Amino acid sequence: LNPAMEQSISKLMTKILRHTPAQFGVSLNPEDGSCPIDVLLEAIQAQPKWAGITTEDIEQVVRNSEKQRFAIEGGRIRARYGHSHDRVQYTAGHPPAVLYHGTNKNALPSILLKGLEPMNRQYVHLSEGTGFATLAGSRRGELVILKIDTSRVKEAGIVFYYAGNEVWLADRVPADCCSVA
Ligand code: HQG
Repeated sequence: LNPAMEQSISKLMTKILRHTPAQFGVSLNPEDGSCPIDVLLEAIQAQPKWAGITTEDIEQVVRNSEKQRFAIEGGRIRARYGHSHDRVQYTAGHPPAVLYHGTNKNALPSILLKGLEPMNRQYVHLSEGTGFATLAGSRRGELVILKIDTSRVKEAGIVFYYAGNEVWLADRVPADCCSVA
């Protein structure tokens, strides 16, 4: 697989594992959102363009994902974060005092008014470092990095979940817990 093919398969995998599994005849475990690698492989092979893809190709995409979007365990694969349709269960945890969220300048007024909302996903995505937040926020215009005061979020009764690789999730983040970094 060349990098362009990897990216294209990665996008297809996020579609299946985060958003519309049923559309591809895949059913995900309701708890962790996983399915057997073979099931994902068959769903991808069913796309005329990718009939020749192998398990090794999928493993390569997983290994080379700079954000570690996927996790493979015991013959099963799942998206680590980013789900829209099904609400995957995560273990609640205690994040560092400060987390970051990357967004864009146009969204800022609404965020400072209403706080961070999951929008089309199940959770708001936050990170321990600014690297991941920069990647996320640069996708839609002029980057703005927000600093999140996590103790204050917890005081509002909101729970944090750890998705691994420095990514934290929350149902929402009130506006008074966000400040421009
Ligand atoms: C914004 C990608 C107005 C929020 C990324 C974001 C990440 C508001 C957008 C991961 C708002 C939602 C998740 C409010 C939040 N008013 N705008 N009240 N509350 N927003 O894609 O965090 O490459 O659902 O700031 O890199 O950008 O796909 O969330 O701009 O890691 O693996 O609404 O997905 O990773 O956008 O991205 P998203 P996100 P992948």
